[in-house]
Amino acid sequence: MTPPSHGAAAVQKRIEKTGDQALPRQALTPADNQELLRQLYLARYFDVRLIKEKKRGRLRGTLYSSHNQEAIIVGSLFGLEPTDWISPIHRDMPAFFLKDARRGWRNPERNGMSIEEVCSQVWCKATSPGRARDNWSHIGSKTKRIIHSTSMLAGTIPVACGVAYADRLNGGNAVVLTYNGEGSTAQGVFHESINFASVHKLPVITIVENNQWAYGTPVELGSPSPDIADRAKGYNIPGLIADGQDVLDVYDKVMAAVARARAGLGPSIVECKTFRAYGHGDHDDDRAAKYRPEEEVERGRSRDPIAVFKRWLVEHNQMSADEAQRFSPEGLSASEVTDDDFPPEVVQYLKEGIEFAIQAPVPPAEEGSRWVFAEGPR
Ligand SMILES: Cc1ncc(C[n+]2csc(CCOP(=O)(O)OP(=O)(O)O)c2C)c(N)n1
Ligand SMILES: [Mg+2]
Repeated sequence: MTPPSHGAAAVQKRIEKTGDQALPRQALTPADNQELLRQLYLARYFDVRLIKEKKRGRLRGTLYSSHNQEAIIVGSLFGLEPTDWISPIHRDMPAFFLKDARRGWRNPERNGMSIEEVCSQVWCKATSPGRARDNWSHIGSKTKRIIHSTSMLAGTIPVACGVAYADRLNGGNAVVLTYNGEGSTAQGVFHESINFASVHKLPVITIVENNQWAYGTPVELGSPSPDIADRAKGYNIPGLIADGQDVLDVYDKVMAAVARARAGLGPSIVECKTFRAYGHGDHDDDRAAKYRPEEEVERGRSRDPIAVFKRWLVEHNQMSADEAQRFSPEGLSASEVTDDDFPPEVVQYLKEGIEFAIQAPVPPAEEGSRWVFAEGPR
């Protein structure tokens, strides 16, 4: 028997392309597509701007880059209802402010975090949801329907099952989207919770961002099968593979899973093939450059999601070739791009979030034990 191949060419071959017929993307208007592109720019700008802020000495703490994986975040969130739940992890920081962003980035009614809240979190300020206990993704909001990640890999999927079950008992019709790296799929709880979700037909969608690396461990040392989506067969549920560099393919596959979940037919796994552009976190950048072959990294970064989507827009007459050239951060690292590579409204939105965070106070030291010990009368 030939062993399954984890190689890039084989992976590319397995990304199922269904053609343009009867796909969820057909319901998207040209204005929706422009918004998708704006959100891709915004996710990328968030990433590069934080790296620049840290280099300038205005920011401390580890950064976990979502560079090159933005299409997964944007494409999976775009079709959700405001009442749907998500659980982002370290690789998905832009998801906190992109949730429900289609209803207006500055709309106070939307069920997503504001850029001010997210920047406050990164700068560890009193105005952050976590009130300075963490500078990254350990945040949630019951009202905005964002599940606080458990931090243990795959450990949020059982929580998502509980949220989905409770919503059903309360007469709701929400779906719950959990984000996981391929590294988390080797955890026992990955199996237990998806098994439970399938038995009880829970509307839980497990997104697997297969970026080929879990810290310094390559995917072939974490999974015997190159396609994590294959596991779905064992749970009798769909296992879809999306091209994680193609925002519309992610949108189509996630919306197929959402439609099924909403109809009461239960969970799905959506594996998005992608590549981690840099180190696990910025503390790992130099090491990652040594443990990953240069050609692999070059190939993995060669299909920038912004470039892939722009090409589609031009081919489908929704953007002129000149317009496509106007803002071009694709393929460039944080030190290579400037603000001129991004639409001004994207730069302005983030600038406001960052300035707000920098001006905001730190919480008083006495607050340190808050949420640790029981408070008030028992
Ligand atoms: C059970 C568990 N083991 C180890 C860790 C430490 N850890 C955090 S992220 C990470 C790598 C995750 O890789 P992957 O799931 O592929 O996600 P990626 O970082 O590539 O997006 C590790 C080992 C953890 N959080 N939980
Ligand atoms: Mg990974």
